Parts: sequence; structure tokens; C-alpha cells
Amino acid sequence: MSYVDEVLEKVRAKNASEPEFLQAVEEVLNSLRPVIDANEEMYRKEALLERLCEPERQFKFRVPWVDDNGQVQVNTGYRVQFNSAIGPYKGGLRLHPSVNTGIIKFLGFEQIFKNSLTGLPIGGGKGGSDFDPKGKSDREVMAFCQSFMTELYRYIGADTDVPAGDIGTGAREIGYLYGQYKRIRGVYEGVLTGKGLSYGGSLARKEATGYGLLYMTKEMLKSNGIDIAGKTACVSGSGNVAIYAIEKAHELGAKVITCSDSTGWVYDPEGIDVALLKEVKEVNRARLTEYAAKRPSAEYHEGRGVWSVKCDIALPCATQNELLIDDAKQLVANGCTAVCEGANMPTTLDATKYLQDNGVYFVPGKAANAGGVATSALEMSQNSERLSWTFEEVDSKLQQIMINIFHNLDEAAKKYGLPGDYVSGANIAGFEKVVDAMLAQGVC
Ligand code: NDP
Ligand code: 2IT
Repeated sequence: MSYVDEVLEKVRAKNASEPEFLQAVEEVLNSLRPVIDANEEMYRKEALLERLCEPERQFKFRVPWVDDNGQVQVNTGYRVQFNSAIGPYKGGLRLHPSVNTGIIKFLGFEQIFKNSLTGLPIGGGKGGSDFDPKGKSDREVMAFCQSFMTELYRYIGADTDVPAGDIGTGAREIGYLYGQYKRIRGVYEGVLTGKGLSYGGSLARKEATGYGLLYMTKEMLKSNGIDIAGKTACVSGSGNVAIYAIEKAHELGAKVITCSDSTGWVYDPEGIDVALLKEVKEVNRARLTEYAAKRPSAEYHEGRGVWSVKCDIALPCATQNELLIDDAKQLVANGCTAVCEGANMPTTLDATKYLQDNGVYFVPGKAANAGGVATSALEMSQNSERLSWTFEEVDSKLQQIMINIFHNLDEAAKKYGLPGDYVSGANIAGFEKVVDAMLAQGVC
């Protein structure tokens, strides 16, 4: 049996109750086969893949807090420190009722390769809680965040582990978390990224994931002889990543005609009105029904359905496993040219294969959404030198990083005889640096 198959078998047996983690590992290890097979004996002796698939450490803790009725509530907090071979652990905190160990492990595992692809010195980690910020008062969110940080502070620090936002964790939550860390530790340091501009945040971090997704999409299309201007795009989600993806798509001359949230979706043939979407989602924290009510050209539909709309480019920006095989078939039947993932693992394995087999350019999340964490690393640099760069400075570094990532993964795919297979290219390019650092640092 090949070393990859041996390890896949062990990982499946050991993590049987964590389907998202297994999905992420299967995608990565299967696409690393050409690299692993060429070094099989040495990697097996070093137990390299077993080490890669086992988090360095993981924390799970109780988060008690008091709601507005005086009732005590209890949530579970998580932080997985997956791999520190190339830098301090770096990755977001997800606040969503679905959060469990397997979801945090899949996100932390993806983060290892994504962070490596950025070219910046950051290792892989992820955390979060099954707390749902939706419908909670600001005071309740603060009570939760303070309690969460009262446990988490022991494990993090500007040079050890630097969390940030993810689903459900935005500027408000990062502010409350930062305040509590500072209060407990008594130090003013860049322990979190995505901070507000008045207390150490970086310009362009808020926009970075969505903008970066479009810089990647543009570069990938360009290298295949296609101009993004004039193209029609479907976006899913209507949170941080989706909003700034739509904004940049419009700036680049594409037209985004859909967005969604967990209850429904909008079809707006005139193009999504980004200012209105920001007002509905960032200011009012409301549902997309409010967008549709205020926008005569928009149709609102309950449930899911974004991928049924004809488009040239599909940009899934909501959550994992939101683009299924039937969606992939529909996109192909409608003549879709490219799928670039803004979310983490939004496309199932069979849907990814179907898209690739049918000639759709497919850029995986660990490359396409790396602009967020890359700009977080730029925020860390600014915090270390106690300076703030201009928006243009950060944005131009972000553009260059996304362009570099594309060419690195494109080259890696070609080097292993898999031209156009950007999934393999991303995994191989991300893996090479991490494995080099792991081997150099001995058995640890
Ligand atoms: P937000 O919380 O800002 O927005 C999430 C959006 O996705 C909302 O519209 C939400 O709808 C929708 N959504 C979330 N969960 C589900 C679900 N189970 N089913 C349907 N819709 C859902 O998060 P972000 O925009 O920050 O994150 C979106 C994706 O991008 C995630 O996969 C995240 O891991 C990834 N990502 C984020 C980065 C960042 O910098 N923020 C960086 C890289 C990747 P509703 O409000 O109704 O729940
Ligand atoms: O998935 C991700 O890359 C993020 N949620 C951003 C992580 C970060 O540290 O900025």
C-alpha cells in the first residue's frame, strides 16, 4: 500500500466522527501523491504525514456567560494549534452554532497550507465556539467574548498564536476580545488581527479577503486569456468576504447578480447594490429580505439557489459544502467558466471533480481566500514596528501576494505534470515550504 493510502486509512480510523476534517485531509493528501510518492521512503520513516495530520495541540474549554434575562448560558470554546513549522499559529475564530472539533480541525488544517502559500511566516491554527452571535444584544456578545478570552488568553500571544475573525466574528467581537486580553495580560500587543483602526488594526484588512479573491480571479483568468471585465458573477453569502468580493468585482468591471444568507438568496439582474448590502448587513445586522424590500430590481427567494443562476464566474463566499454536485452540474450546463472559492472548502469533493473534469477553472479556497490572512500578517508586521501603512500600501502588497500565489500554484501544477489543476498546485506549493521547515527542525 502506498504511504498516502496508509496514512489516509489511519486518519479515517482515528477521526471517524469528523467528516469535514476527513474531507480536507483527503483532498490534500490525494493531491500530494506525486510529491509523496517521489520521497515515500524518507517521509514514511519521518512519519511526516502522520505529524502533518495531528494537531500540535488543541484546547477545548467551558465558556459560561449571563444573558440579558440573568440566565447563565454555557458554550464550548476551541483553539486548535495545528502546525507551527513556519511561524506562530495564525487563523480565525468562528462563532456559529455548528462549530465542533471536526470543523475547527478542518479549518486549522487548511490554514497550514494557505498560510504557507502567502509566503509570510505564519503557522496554522483555528478556533471558535458554538455560540451564535445572531440575535444577541451587544452586551450579551461582550459577556460571551470576555468569558471566552478569559480562557483563551493562556494559549495565545503576539509571538505564539494570533487569532482573527471568521464566520460570526467581526470588528465588534474582535474589539471585545482584545479589550479582555489587554485587561488580563496587561500588555498592548498584536495578539489579534482584524482590530479596529483606532487600536492597531490595519487599513484594508476588512476588505482583504474579498478583494484578494478578485485579484486572484482576475489573474487566473488573465493567464488563461480571459478578461474579467464584462463577466457576470454569482456570489453566495453576504458577510465580510462576500461584500468586499462584490465591491471589487464591480470595480473590475464584472457584474455580480446574486448573494445569499442562511435563510434565502437574492437575484438582482441590475447588479447587487453594495452600499445597500452594507447597510443591511454591516449596520442593521438584518436579513436579505430587507435588501429585497428596498431594491426594486431584486427578487428574493427562500432557501438555497444561487448556483441555478446563469453566470460566467461563481464565487462561493458563505461556508463549507455549500456547492454540491447538482450545483456543479447546473453551473456547467449554464456555461460557467470559473469557480473561485472565497469560503473555506465550500465545494464538495465530487462537485470539485465534476467542475474540473468539465473544463471549469477551479481555484481552491486555500489559495483564493488567502488575502485575508496575508493582510493579517501585514497587520502583525505593522504592530511589531508600531507603524501604520496607508491603504494603498497594504492593498498593493495584497495584490502582489495574490498574483504570486497564483503563479506559484500554477507553476507547481505544471512541474508535476498537472497543468491547470489548481487544487493540486495549491496543495503542493503550500506543502513544500512546510515540509522543508518540518524536516529541518527534526522530530517535533
Ligand atoms: P460572515 O459571518 O461575515 O458571513 C458569513 C455569510 O455566510 C453570511 O451571509 C451567512 O449567513 C452565511 N452563512 C454562514 N453559515 C452558513 C450556513 N451554514 N449556511 C448558509 N449560509 C451560511 O463570515 P465571513 O464572510 O468572514 O466568512 C465566510 C467564509 O469565508 C467562511 O468559510 C470563512 O471561513 C471564510 N473566510 C473568511 C475570511 C475572513 O477574513 N473573514 C478569510 C478567509 C476565509 P447568515 O448571516 O444568515 O448566517
Ligand atoms: O480562514 C481564514 O483565513 C480566516 N478566517 C482569516 C484568518 C486570519 O488570521 O486573518
